[in-house]
Amino acid sequence: MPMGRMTLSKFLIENVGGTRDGAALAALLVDVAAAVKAIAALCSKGALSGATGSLDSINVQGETQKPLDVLSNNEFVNVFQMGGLVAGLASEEMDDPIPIEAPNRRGPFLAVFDPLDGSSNIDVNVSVGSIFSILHAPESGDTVAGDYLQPGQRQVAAGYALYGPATLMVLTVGSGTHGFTLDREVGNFVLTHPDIQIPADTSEFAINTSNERFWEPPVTRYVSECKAGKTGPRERDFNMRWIASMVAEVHRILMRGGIFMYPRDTKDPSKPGRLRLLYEANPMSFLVEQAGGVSSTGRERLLDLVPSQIHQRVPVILGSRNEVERLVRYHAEYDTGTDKPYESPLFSERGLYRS
Ligand code: AFP
Repeated sequence: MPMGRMTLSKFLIENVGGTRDGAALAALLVDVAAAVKAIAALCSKGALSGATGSLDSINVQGETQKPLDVLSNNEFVNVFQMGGLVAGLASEEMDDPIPIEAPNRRGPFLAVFDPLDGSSNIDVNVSVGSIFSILHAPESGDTVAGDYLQPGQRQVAAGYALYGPATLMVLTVGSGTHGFTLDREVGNFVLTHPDIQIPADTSEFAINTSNERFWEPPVTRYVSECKAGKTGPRERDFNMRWIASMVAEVHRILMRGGIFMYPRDTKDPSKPGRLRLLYEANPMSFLVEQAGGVSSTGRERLLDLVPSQIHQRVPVILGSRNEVERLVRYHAEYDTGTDKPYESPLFSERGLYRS
């Protein structure tokens, strides 16, 4: 191994070994890495794994499950059930949390995860990921669903795996956000992106614009200004990305800045957003804040939200500080009736396209 390469295991021993339950947390994150390596191997086989396509089953989200969704979920469930480091686990793919029971040993944490995020991209070979969040378990070790409903600011650790051209793990234990790349030849995760910092400014926004007619006015105002570029109030051009895989979007933002928006919309009034709070928004918000970024619902800090149910959905706006804070300001101006919606000159009275 070349000199000076910091492996995930060594990094964890040096950074969490001395904290409360630190040794157990380090061991738990090594277990997560083992599940990630198994899932990475499955994803890299593509259609050869026989795990592409869709199943007949529907998960609690009302979404058609993919074989890789189920296989990835099984990988995480197995490492958590056998590892003796958690008292319970909750997953996007399972209706209810699972308590760890004898003969399996319990530990001081709760694991919450989306085993395979962006799975609609599997069959077209676009990057997918896994997302995890680690919380403290009750002292007694006996868990009920309510034990998982902790605000995101109480997370002990969080991270994601990105199954792309390279397999990466990006995680935080509350002291910065750090990226590790899987060296497939030796099977180690190597520290390649220490202390990631998100640029405060950006010219790149990510949103599914097919939902535009459902957005709230502050979001419409913000996106219209970005699209107006140099001709509009922002006086500079913007670029747009949408991968439909949150892990890939967040990773791009951690690497070069950006703003990701899956805002509240009126598409389905029963859903205040698409993304799930406990195992998508909270872990990603922890990572983003630890990298100097901002994560909001548009009206409040996302990590302050007190969850009311395991699979609760929330609006998510996260990324480069100055852009997220601008959009939060637009929400406040709208809510107080002081907003100034942007009108493209192309559609004004004397514009090119007269209404
Ligand atoms: P899937 O896991 O069902 O593909 O959903 C992925 C996701 O939760 C998140 O990763 C994406 O950012 C978002 O949904 C994409 O949503 P749209 O398909 O509505 O663009």
